[in-house]
Amino acid sequence: MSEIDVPESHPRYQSLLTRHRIEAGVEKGITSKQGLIAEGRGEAFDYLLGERTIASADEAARAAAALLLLAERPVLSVNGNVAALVPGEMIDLAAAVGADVEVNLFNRTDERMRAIVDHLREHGADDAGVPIKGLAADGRIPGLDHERATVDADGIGSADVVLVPLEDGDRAEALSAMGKTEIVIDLNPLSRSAQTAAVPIVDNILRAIPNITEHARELSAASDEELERIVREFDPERALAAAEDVIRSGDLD
Ligand code: PTJ
Repeated sequence: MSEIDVPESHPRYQSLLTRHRIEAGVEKGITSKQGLIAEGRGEAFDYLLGERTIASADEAARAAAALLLLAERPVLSVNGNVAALVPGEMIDLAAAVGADVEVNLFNRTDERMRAIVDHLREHGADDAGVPIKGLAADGRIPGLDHERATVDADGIGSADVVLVPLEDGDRAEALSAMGKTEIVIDLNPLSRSAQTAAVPIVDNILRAIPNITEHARELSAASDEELERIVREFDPERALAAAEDVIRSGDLD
């Protein structure tokens, strides 16, 4: 038995664990109620993808690791769902690639911002030496209205590469229009966020983040030329088409 009262051998274990973490996130004031809906959408796509990391998503995770290692100012964005599902794993990834973390919310409230910053600290951000940005809220994403436009000028505002998991399409497009190189994690290969990304990872964030970290550790001694080659050889359209094929055919690639 683990975090939930279900054995890990249960065929729906991962999905039950995900639901449990999102529910706990809502109770703790970290996740928004809309986060429950987002979770349901993700779960449906994960089911269609066989609830595993398909080969094209693994390639995308490797390209993401290479991009983050090459970046001058990489930033990992954390929202209410990400904080509930993979808080410690985000810290591990940030430490592995030398990135900052920015708490950046679609439905921004001061209470939730602070609760998420505290939650990330409880999961080892300070011990790992990972800076948590977001409370400053002194930057804007051009072209978006009110709270959705808010960023930390010293975080996402000045980043060259941003990892934006479970992002809404408008913001993903606006960040890309600002010249940011975007890595998106989204189980829906048809979502605008996935379509906008330089590197779309069509996988459950529960699997994707530890996978990027593993690739980053493995590539930590690679030369810039090798990392650039991995990024160059990655084709986002091919990766999205491969995910769609898996969904349509039911065959795992
Ligand atoms: O915490 P906030 O205020 O920033 O709000 C966050 C949510 C997620 C509620 C907000 O960004 C939102 O409404 O997102 P959407 O537009 O529902 O998009 C969420 C996307 O993430 C959908 O395409 C889902 O398929 C996908 N998704 C959901 N759960 C997962 C996922 N992708 C990967 N892993 C998941 N576990």
